[in-house]
Amino acid sequence: MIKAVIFDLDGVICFTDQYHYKAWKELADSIGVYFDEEINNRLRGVSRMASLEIILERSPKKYTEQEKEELAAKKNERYVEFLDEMGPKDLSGEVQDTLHVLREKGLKLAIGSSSKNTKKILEKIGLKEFFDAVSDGTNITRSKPDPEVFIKAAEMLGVKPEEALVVEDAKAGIDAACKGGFVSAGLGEAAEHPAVDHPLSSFAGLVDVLSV
Ligand code: B16
Ligand code: MG
Repeated sequence: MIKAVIFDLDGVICFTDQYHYKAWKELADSIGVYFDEEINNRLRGVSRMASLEIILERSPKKYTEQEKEELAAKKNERYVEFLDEMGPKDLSGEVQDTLHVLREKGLKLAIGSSSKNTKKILEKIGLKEFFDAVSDGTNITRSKPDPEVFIKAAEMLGVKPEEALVVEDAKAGIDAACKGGFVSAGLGEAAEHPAVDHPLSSFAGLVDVLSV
């Protein structure tokens, strides 16, 4: 029986994925490395440094660890500038209404995000105090496709993995949910993952998944 829902943040609760793309694109252009939306899809759910490594696959230049740290910091500075423009307007009515329906059903609700900017984003969209637990890039050592972020969220909620539904937009996130023994629901490209339990065509579709 499902007792809890663990939501990915970027691409599920809000659309910060467009800001990740813009910030990485600016960085890639500045160092003369080809980058497009298809490559960007491989960055969904993976950590900042792992994302940079994927971008640098196309770079003829080899960067030192310190240079990589500097590039990642530069991207994050730009990303945070985009986040600063966010507000409650960036939480859709559909997501807001669905979250409240699930809460009224008595489900525990948590965030499981690879992002170290999670708390800032939740504050911007007015959900800082909403979730029962927040597991994010600040409390894990391994990012998706490792299940650590979801396992920590389940521990915080006091539920077993098989009692929690993970909602993801990233293939790496569905891989993580499967490895951790969670039930999964996928939006966007994650809905096409061969192992996803519940492919969704909309966020509101979660209500039907959790009504059975
Ligand atoms: P940050 P999620 C992930 O968030 C993003 O999808 C991924 O593109 C990003 O690299 C990662 O967070 C780390 O984000 O640079 O803010 O720490 O999808 O797991 O909510
Ligand atoms: Mg995501």
